[in-house]
Amino acid sequence: MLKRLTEEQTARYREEGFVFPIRVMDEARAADYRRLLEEFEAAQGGPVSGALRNKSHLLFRWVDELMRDDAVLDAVEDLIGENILCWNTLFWIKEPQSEAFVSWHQDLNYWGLDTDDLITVWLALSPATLESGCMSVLPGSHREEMMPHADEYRDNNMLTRGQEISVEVDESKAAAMPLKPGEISIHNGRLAHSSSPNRSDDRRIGLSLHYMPTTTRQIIGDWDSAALVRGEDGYGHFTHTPRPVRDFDPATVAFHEKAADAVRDILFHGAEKVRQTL
Ligand SMILES: O=C(O)CCC(=O)C(=O)O
Repeated sequence: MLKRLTEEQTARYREEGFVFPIRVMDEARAADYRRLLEEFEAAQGGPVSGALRNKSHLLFRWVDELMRDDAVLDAVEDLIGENILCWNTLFWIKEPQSEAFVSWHQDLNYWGLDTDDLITVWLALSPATLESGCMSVLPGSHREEMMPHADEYRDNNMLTRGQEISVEVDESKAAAMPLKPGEISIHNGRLAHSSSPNRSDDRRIGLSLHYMPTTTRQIIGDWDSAALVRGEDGYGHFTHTPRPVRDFDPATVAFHEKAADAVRDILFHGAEKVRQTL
């Protein structure tokens, strides 16, 4: 029995590789999370960037809480079953009127995860509109062969190595996924997607959460971690991440350093150069 999604939504996900919008909290709660993020940014004197963007559930207690939110996990369970790991939690912040963009790519090309059931939940903490550079996807592309990618390292590309699908993407077939604060989109890790610069006067703030079944293995890195967020892990392929008892809990900050380094090594595996991400 489905917990959160409708039969129509699960069928759409299987056929097209994405489903949206799904409201998982009201706008007021999303605004509270945005405030927590921006209080931290004000205190540190700049936006969350670099290693702090990755595995952020080890740094911010509220991200750990969000990652385990029942409204989110019920939707994920409807698609990949009840034993669920979260591999990564990653901020995607585009400043007002900024050039930051995301080129067309397929996540599973780079993550070393041997599953076709990788799910990205993208939660909007501010309006993600056509103007502010919401994500677009290529419906059905998750069911085709993975496309070739090339590392282009273009300025303002938010992806680690500026990876881009190196064959023509027919953008006339693309579907935009605008979201209001507190809504999520879900897309499959094989689905081609991208996003444009932010031409609005507000920040475009998203948090992506990458969920996978406990059967998944890491095939690029020797060591990797993930949070067990629901059910049981009968496989033990990933070291389970600890939970922070407060923001920047020293125990989880130490773990974060190792875990974020491991992700970085995986993402840059085989790359010609390693660069600081936006
Ligand atoms: O936030 C964006 O514009 C892109 C996000 C993305 O590529 C992802 O969540 O997989």
